[in-house]
Amino acid sequence: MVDSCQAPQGFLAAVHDAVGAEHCLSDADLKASYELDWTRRFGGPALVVVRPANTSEVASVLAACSRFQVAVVPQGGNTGLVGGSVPRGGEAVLSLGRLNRVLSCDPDEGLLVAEAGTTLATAQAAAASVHAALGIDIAARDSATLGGMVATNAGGIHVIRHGPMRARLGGIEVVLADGTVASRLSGLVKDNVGYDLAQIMTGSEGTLGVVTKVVLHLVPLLPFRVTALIGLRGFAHSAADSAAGVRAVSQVAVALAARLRRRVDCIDALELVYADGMALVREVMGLPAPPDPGADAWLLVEASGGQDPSGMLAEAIENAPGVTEIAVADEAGGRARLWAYRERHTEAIATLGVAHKLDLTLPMNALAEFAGAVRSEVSAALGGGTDTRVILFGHVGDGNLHVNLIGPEPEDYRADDAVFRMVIQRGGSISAEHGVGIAKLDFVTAARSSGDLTVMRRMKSALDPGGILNPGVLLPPVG
Ligand code: 2HG
Ligand code: ZN
Repeated sequence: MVDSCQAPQGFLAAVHDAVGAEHCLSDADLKASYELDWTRRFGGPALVVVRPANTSEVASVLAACSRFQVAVVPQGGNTGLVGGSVPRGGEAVLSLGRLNRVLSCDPDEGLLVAEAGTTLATAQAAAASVHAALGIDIAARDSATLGGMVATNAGGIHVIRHGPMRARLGGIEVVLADGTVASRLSGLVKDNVGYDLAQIMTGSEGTLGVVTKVVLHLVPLLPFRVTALIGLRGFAHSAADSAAGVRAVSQVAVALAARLRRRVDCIDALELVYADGMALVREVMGLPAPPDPGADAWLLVEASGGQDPSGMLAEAIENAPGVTEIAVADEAGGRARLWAYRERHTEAIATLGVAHKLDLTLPMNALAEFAGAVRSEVSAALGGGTDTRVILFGHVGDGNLHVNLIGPEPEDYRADDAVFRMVIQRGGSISAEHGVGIAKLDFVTAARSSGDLTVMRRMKSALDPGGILNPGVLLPPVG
């Protein structure tokens, strides 16, 4: 396997032939934005960045990579947070950015078909133009691409209603390591002829094939949508930054989320932010005071329906324990203003430095205790007395917390490992929606059974016998 920045003789000529010399970037300045991921924690020099325009060019590039044994890293919008879509050093980057067309969007069939490099926002706009929606949404919608979202099985804010990317998929086209094109694009809801290509590729993080087209199921664009931001307090005079305070308010949030899901049948999103994250977002983004500015945490709930869900929502929130003040919005501008407190966390945290982004699921009955305990575990892992900041937020409706650590050096994994151990001890998952990449490799063996891992490894060697597709990502080295 070629792993330095020295291309084997003939390789660059082959990829030039495949995509045209102007779409093979070798100049350091031109390659730079493809070599570092969004977190700035992961990245390395690329041998070359290749930008094919269509499926057959992707196939020619992969055939060349196979022939010359050049490792290849597929890349969509480069919004990944775990180092899975940037080179480690010496790989060719295969950018899907030019495969960016919505090919069809048919509300009668209930399907959208698009090329893999189409951004989520572009696909959402196409769906909206026929009064439909995709049932999936993430904060990085303007840059994240559909192919990358399949490769990571992206989740986001609507998972509690419509499931993650794998639940939205109706079909796929994928190019295998040797350049074979495999496609199953019919979008049939019932089609039980054998293995499901789309599901095999979902969550494979570019290790089994390169996604080139995606079929997504549409859902109705419902006419009424209401968002509420709810101030929460754990108990009288609790400080949100004490372990007991965080635990108490997390318990309140988990209970309220469950209550809302029981009583309101059209909830799209249930998101949680805490006082420290709220203060940071307000300061960095210059946002006005939220309801109950002194709250310990806020639950953001969104519901949509064929009829106005406001009344049902208000009734469900009324007299719920721990609720202080509420702001409600039912038109786009007002809803966006409420969402900003939650969605701008990632950008605000990035201003503090290179964050360690740990994306976890906890069983609901363990979430509050975990949230209370995580800071002291991090501090202990780092030898105590550090000035590491630990900011929590996330999709509380499905138990997904984003733990952001700011302070440890990028290559210092002591705190990450301690948090992953806490998650595994509590029966959670070390990757809720961002994938494994290279960030979580050491914990894959603890997170999957040995039989599971055997299946994964055998699939990998069957579909990519030369090991050229995203080597080093997702599957830990054997032994
Ligand atoms: C979100 O939910 C994303 O906004 C990013 O998954 C999470 O920045 C993060 O840690
Ligand atoms: Zn998220």
